[in-house]
Amino acid sequence: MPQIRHSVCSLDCPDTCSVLVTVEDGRATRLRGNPDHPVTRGFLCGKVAQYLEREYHPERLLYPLRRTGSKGAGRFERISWDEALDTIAARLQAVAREFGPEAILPYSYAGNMGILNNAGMDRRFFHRLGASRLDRTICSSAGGAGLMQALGFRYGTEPEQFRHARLILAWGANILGTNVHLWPFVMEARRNGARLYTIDPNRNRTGAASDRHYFINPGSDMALALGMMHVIVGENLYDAGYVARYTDGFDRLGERLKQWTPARAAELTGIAAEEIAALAREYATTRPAAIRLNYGVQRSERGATAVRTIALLPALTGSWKEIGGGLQLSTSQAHQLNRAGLERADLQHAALGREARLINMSRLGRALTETDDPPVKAIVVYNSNPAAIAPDQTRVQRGLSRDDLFTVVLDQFATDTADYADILLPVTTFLENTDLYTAYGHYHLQMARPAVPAPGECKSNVEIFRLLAHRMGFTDACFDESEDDMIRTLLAGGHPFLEGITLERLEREHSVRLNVSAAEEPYLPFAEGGFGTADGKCRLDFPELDFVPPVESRHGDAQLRERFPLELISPKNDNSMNSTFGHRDALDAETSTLHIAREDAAPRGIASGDQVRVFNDRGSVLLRAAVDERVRAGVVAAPSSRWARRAGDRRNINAVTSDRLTDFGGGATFYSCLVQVERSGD
Ligand SMILES: Nc1nc2c(c(=O)[nH]1)N[C@H]1C(S)=C(S)[C@@H](COP(=O)(O)OP(=O)(O)OC[C@H]3O[C@@H](n4cnc5c(=O)[nH]c(N)nc54)[C@H](O)[C@@H]3O)O[C@H]1N2
Ligand SMILES: Nc1nc2c(c(=O)[nH]1)N[C@H]1C(S)=C(S)[C@@H](COP(=O)(O)OP(=O)(O)OC[C@H]3O[C@@H](n4cnc5c(=O)[nH]c(N)nc54)[C@H](O)[C@@H]3O)O[C@H]1N2
Ligand code: SF4
Ligand SMILES: [Mo]
Repeated sequence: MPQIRHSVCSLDCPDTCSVLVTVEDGRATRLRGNPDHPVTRGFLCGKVAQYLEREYHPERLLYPLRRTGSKGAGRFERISWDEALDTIAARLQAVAREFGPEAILPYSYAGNMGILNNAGMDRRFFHRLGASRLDRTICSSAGGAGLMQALGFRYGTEPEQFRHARLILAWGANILGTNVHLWPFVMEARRNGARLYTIDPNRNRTGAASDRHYFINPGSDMALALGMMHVIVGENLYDAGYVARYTDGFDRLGERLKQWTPARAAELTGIAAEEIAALAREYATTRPAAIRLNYGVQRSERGATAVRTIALLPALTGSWKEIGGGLQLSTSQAHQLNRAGLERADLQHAALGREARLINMSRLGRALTETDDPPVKAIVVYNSNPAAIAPDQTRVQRGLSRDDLFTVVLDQFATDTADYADILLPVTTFLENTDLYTAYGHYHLQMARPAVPAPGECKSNVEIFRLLAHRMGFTDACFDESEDDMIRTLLAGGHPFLEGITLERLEREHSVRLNVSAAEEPYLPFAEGGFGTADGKCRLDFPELDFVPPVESRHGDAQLRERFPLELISPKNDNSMNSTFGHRDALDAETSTLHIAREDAAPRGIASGDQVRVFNDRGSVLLRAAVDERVRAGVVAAPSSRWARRAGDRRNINAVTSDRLTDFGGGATFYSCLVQVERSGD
């Protein structure tokens, strides 16, 4: 008899779906979205609907492996778990003895968003070891920092409330591609007469399905926000009551805005002045109006300030008061778990007597080739594939090729990074784990138990770091804890949003809405101010409130632009999850494409289907041209990210991206990247 088990999708996606797994004779035979979950609403995205292809794929890693070929060649032999763990423990101990424990670097991101497998036993292990800490900046740290400065919290409008909006701005947000469970709410709003506008340099599926698409020059969003504010304030379209009660700095903001005429914003953004003025009027006068801001905006040099500025708009118009108003970039911080108790940063003091040094993950290439005192001599990679996804790939590859670097990789597949591993360990998938799940696109906390057994000798991250801790002789009680112990710790923080949420209740109900508001009541986080600032007010004016174009942009470094005249963005591919599904042939083709406008293709003799070389001073990569209407002249777009190991040149788009960091927040600047493109061979 088939059984239905509950699981939760662990991929790095705002939707964190509740998944129903049909299991027959211990094998999963079908996945579907839970119809009873208020955000999942009975469907999964295309990539995860087919996840069983990945779960039972013949290339799934099933046993520990040791490298036999040269670094990068990807040749391995099978070894036992005992041998793997002994080797790792011995090598890490030797590095710590000779160079100090900070010569060891953990490298992980969100390949698995389950809290325990994302930041649980691993954190305890590396803290106890005294290893370098990793600054996890590759995705959202700039936007997170910008949002914190504007709102004081990393949360906002509830997705379920978008159905009440009359105007929705998808601002650097490919809803259909990367946040598809918001779409039904957008459609419901539209059935009731709402309009959807997209603001994006790339007219993707969401842009094509919207009522109006604004092509914006990459990295110029702050100028658009300032131009809109100029009109909103200048034409008295702001909410004077809300501004007076819940904000601060309005007069100084007004002064600054004087110079931000729509004409000036038009010059920088490429959106006509009349359109900026009309958009501002429509945004300020349509009630309610909701902004779905996503992370595309903050992957550029001024990304953090851009997010900070955009996030002021709903305070100016008082839109936070309205059901279906406000703004959502993230909801993550509302999941107020006791992470300190889980991660145990205090263990560092036992090891080092201080906090360990911090290494920015967005500059991995430099960390491996330039960092000294001590140099990085061992790296342990899990939940991430940096050889494919980190910027400045040439430098990353050079670093990972170092013979004196001991590299351990934990993954489900032999990825680009796995090719450089000395020891490669097979890990479980979310279908095989116990874990607790927050979300960055909704307010429901979920728990999952294994739906199917782990194949071969796969182990979870939690189990692997538990075993390693024992091998290293760490006797602290926290290394003996079970998954349930750790979940109980996480829930014990005492925050009112978590009141009454216990492991037993999660076990029973699978998904529980946080106590952000009374049950069935919409959550309006800033309806009455309550911003996370010292005085609870939203700060409308700040010193950095002035737009400086990114160095790598059309208004940036003129000399650089002369040699590399095209602005490259490499947004998410609709059917991918970063590099996670890189083994799929169709995705490999989609992520080796360069979208280019006719005006840029013609003078270069490029037609659709041609192989092109995309290059700058950092490197080059071969892609296939698609001459189409996705981007305007001056911009090229390459959906990311393929496995470099499948490419003839063994590179992907990150061969050209920059490891320059954002204005603040230490974020990666994947979308501030000047390149040249030429036809290449066939
Ligand atoms: N299908 C799919 N879903 C995913 C992922 C995936 O790889 N594929 N990845 C997951 C991850 S890791 C994340 S962080 C989220 C991210 O989700 P998003 O932030 O939505 O994804 P991005 O593609 O980075 O950026 C969104 C949009 O911003 C646009 N953009 C680029 N530069 C600019 C700019 O300067 N200004 C403006 N206004 N727009 C700009 C891009 O063209 C893109 O359409 O999605 C998650 N979901
Ligand atoms: N050019 C360009 N580069 C980008 C981006 C872009 O838009 N353009 N986006 C950036 C962003 S936003 C992000 S978030 C990063 C994402 O970069 P990564 O965090 O590296 O994400 P993935 O490429 O999805 O790789 C995740 C890996 O984790 C593995 N994994 C899954 N579950 C587990 C598990 O339980 N244990 C272990 N050990 N491994 C597991 C998967 O098999 C996969 O190989 O990429 C960044 N890179
Ligand atoms: S990737 Fe996102 S949309 Fe797809 S199943 Fe997972 S959580 Fe849902
Ligand atoms: Mo991300």
